[in-house]
Formats: sequence, C-alpha cells, structure tokens
Amino acid sequence: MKLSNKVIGAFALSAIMLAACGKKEEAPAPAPAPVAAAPAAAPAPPPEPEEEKVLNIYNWPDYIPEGMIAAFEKESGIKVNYDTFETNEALHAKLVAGNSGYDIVVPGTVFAKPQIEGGLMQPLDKSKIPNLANLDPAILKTLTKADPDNKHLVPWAWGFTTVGINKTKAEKALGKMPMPENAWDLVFDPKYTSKLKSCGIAYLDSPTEIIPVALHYIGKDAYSNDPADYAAAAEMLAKVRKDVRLFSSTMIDDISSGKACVAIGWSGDINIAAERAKENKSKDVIEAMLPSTGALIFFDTMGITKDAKHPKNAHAFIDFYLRAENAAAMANEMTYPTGNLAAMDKIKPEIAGNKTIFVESAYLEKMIPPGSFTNEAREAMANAYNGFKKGK
Ligand code: SPD
Repeated sequence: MKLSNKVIGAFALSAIMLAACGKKEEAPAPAPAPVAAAPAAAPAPPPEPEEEKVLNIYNWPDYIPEGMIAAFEKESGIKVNYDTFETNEALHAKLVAGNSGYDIVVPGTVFAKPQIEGGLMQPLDKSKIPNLANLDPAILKTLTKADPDNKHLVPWAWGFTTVGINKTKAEKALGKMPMPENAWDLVFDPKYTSKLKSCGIAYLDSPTEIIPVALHYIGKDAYSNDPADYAAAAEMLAKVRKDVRLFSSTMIDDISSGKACVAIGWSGDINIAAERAKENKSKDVIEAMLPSTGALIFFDTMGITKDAKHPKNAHAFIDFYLRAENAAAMANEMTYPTGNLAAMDKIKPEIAGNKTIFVESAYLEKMIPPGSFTNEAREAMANAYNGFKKGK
C-alpha cells in the first residue's frame, strides 16, 4: 500500500505526540553539554494537489472497446470525457495551439516525436504505472526512436497503412483484368484506377498518410524529408487524381456501406469494415491487402499533455489500459495488435490467427517502419498534398 504524504505526515505527528505523552515523571536532568546540531531531515515533498475526478481523453475513432470507459469510471469514480480526432494533423494543431484541455492524447509516433521534442508532452511517473511491466520490450525498444528512454509514451496499438478492398465489387469493376501482384497498383496505377473509379476509390484525408505511401510506391524513402521527393510523389498522384472519389478518414463506413470499393486505409479499420459488412448481411468479401512491396507500419501511443490538468487521473487510466485483459479487449474488438505481451494469451484465436492483424514474420520484414518529419518537411508535404487534392 502506498501512503499519501498527508497520511505519512499525520502518522509521523501522532508518533511524536505518543512519545511525549508516554514519558514518566523524573528528577530534572542536568543541563546537557552542547552538542553539534543533528543534520536537518530532508523536507517532505509537497503534497500532491487534489485533482477533480475528471479525465479528458483525445483518441482516434473506433479504437476503444465498448464498455471500457464505463468500467474505468465505475472503478475509479473518475468521469471521462472522451473525444476523437481523425488525423494526426488535427491532434497536432490542438497541441501546438496549447490549452487543448486534454489530459491523454494518442498520437502516432511520427507526430509524437516532434511533440516530445517541442515540450508538448510530459514525462510519465512510472511509479504510478505498475502495469508497464506487461509491455513487450521489443515494442518499447522500437518506440525509443520517437521517445528516447521510453519516458513519455506507452503503446496503444499498432497496425499498418495499406490498401483495403471490397474484392467482390473491385473484381467486377476490373472485368477481365486480373488483380495486380502489387496491391498499391489498385490505388496508384491509372490502368487500374480508371476502372475502379466506377465502384469508388477512397484516400485517407491527410498529407502525412498519403505522401509517404506514394513515396514508397515510386521507390523513394517513405519518410524522406526532401521536398523534391514530394514533388515527384505529387506528379505520380496527379495522374490518378480524377479517379479518386473520396478523401476521408472514415473508411470503416466508406468500405462497409459501399461508398468505396478500394481505399488507402489502416489495417484494423479495414478488418472492422469487413466485420460490419457481414453484420449487415452483405455477401461481399472485404480484405486488408498485404502489398507485395510492403505496407507502412504505424505505432499509436498514449501520452500525457504538458498542460494536463488531471495528470494523476491520466496515470490511473494508463495503468488501467495496460492491464492484460484491457489490452486484449482492444485487440479482440478493434482488430489492432497490442504491444502488451501479457495480453497475448487472452487474444481470440481468430484474431491472433488473422494474418492481416498479426502479420507473419516473413511479411513483417517487408514492412516499412515509421520514421519522422521535420516541421519544414511537414509543411512542404502539406503543400504538395493540397496541390494534388485541388488539382482534379
Ligand atoms: N480506428 C483507429 C485508427 C487509428 C489509426 N491511426 C493511424 C496512424 C497512422 N499514421
């Protein structure tokens, strides 16, 4: 049990009082010889300020199992306000503006790195997160690229950016043309996009999602910081612009409701779309593809904002989420792999065995790990992306 400073203070005070009350009546002792003063005890650390029972969380949509917030609220008595954002750019703009009001945020590492460097996140008090011991050391090591010494971030989930397809509709639209070996062709090669536009092509609406996959497709470093490379990516993208129906970060709905038959999206969301289509009694087959040239891995991470008003509650939630059963529930329901090693034996066999959720090591080797961008590179990338988007 950990005693609060207030309890420790009261405990010490009553011990002194007990000692004073217990003294027997004695003859006055001779005056003591002067002795060197005992070293002063180190001052007690200031008591932690009381926090209102509130926690404000900002996360991606479709990322938390149903009932998890309610379970935390019931157990802790902390009221959670839970909002969602659709792109890293939207979260980043809030953090840079300051006073976001959010205690916990869940950036991808590509953005978490500059956020840590820019002083927008506070270091975690690891003594308040005993369940850190559940985390996979290999994932923690990977996160040090964004967060040296793992001071600020814990993994929420990871996954990969890829091509999602409604195979049934896409094959119909392609007619006699067979599926390409490299699934990226479906969204970047005019030979395919000109046919698939009839059933709908959707792109994520974010420069830092689209430019990296475009760079990878044209054989450049997906995390290049060179604006000349963005110009080359934009040139390739311009050729398929007229075939892109939607720019959206809600691909679960886009794919499952039939607004798009091909999408650049995130692995777990595409798997959720497949489940949702089944629930809606659709017979269409929806799949997250494993492109032959690889897909882009991402890590989404939980951290506490620099100006969080409820850091104690934030630590309590982080520890709650890192319980093995909670991390497993996220993987089981949201179909994203967890970085929680202790959760692994609680993952349903159909999730653990799905190669588009927990990819096999042979494919993992083909995947592109996340990098990072300077502020200047992000600005140049946004310009290239906006030019492409406007240029229909
Ligand atoms: N439904 C949750 C989606 C989370 C996506 N995060 C992706 C970040 C990739 N850069």
